[in-house]
Amino acid sequence: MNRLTIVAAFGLLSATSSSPAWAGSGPAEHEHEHETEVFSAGEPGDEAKPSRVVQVTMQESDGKMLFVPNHVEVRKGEQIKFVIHNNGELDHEFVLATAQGNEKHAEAMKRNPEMEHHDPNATRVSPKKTDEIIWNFTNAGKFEFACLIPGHRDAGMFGSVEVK
Ligand SMILES: [Cu+2]
Repeated sequence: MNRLTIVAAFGLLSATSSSPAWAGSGPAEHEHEHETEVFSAGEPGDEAKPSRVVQVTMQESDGKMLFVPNHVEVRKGEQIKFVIHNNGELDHEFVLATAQGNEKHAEAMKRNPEMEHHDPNATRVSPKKTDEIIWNFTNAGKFEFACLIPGHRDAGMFGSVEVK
């Protein structure tokens, strides 16, 4: 290819592409797509707006690990403040997503156990500590909160959120 053909090919490419990379929207758009995938259960809440408080306890007992309660019902559009108490002896996480998303994510964490979560939809809580997640359930459907520390979800550490 001589220089002229390269320029012509490039020109054709840019004419057919709706979001040229040099406009700066490429990477940002990609990040945004990633976010909407991660935040399948709705969107981060706003502390300035009213929330319904749901207390969740994390604990271990008889070789099991669990959340109490392990089922929460929410109205679509409702903002929930999860107040998450770790009453166990180990670190635990609360990661809010779809069950499928959490399952995939848990598998990724088995390969990378050092991964920790402190995101709008996720937190890691040390033993005897409490943390909060404020979440706006803008999507109807079934979602899951789970602990993605390797082995914990398999040991029973997940709960469901039903948004109607
Ligand atoms: Cu855990």
